Amino acid sequence: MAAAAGAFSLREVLSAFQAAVTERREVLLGPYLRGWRGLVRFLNSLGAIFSFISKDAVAKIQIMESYCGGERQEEYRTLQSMVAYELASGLVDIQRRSEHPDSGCRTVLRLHRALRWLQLFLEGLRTAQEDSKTSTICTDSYNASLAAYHPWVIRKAATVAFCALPSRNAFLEIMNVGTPEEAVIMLGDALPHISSVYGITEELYAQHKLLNLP
Ligand code: 1PW
Repeated sequence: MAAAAGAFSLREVLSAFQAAVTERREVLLGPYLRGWRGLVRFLNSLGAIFSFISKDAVAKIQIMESYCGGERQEEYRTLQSMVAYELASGLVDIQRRSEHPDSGCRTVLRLHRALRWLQLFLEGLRTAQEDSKTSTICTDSYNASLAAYHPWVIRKAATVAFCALPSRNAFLEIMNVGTPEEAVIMLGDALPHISSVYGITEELYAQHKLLNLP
């Protein structure tokens, strides 16, 4: 069943991530940020309690959108061109945040780590038993990924927010992809594309030793 016109569907988010990877395995920032914008809408639809989570994502998306629409937008067409440009121009703080606190490289790194969480969470949701607790799946995937980069107070607030998540079936319905069964099939088709974006980014950042940017 198609989502009603104008209604949010997680399918569009996932297809943006699909569109983000080119044949040459480059990651296009336009579709990548479009995917993130959709994710934020999705997070907001989960209730106000998730707004502290989406707020930081929005701030980071905005930083990246201003680069992508700015004077040097050609350099920010792909993740690969951004990394090459920022490194060659000395625009990345490597040791500690100082002159370039909001480089594209460090900003995308935060989104990239969060994408891993999303990937694990949706995979957990897809493969879980019907009666599994969404909050447990979400907490487990968070602890296995993004939590390592967060101070105690954020970890605590995040874990409290997760308790407000709806049941697995309700969650699959919020995705607006059809029945829970159809949503599970969509996830199975779409998750490899998120994995691919994640994997290419991870490789690129590892190659340039950017995985621990302050
Ligand atoms: C239901 C599953 C959805 C997954 C969506 C992922 C959204 C991720 C946003 C997490 C934000 C938590 C609060 C903010 C923490 C920031 O300090 C942190 N940002 C992130 C994205 O981890 C680090 O950014 P900073 O402080 O180094 O600029």
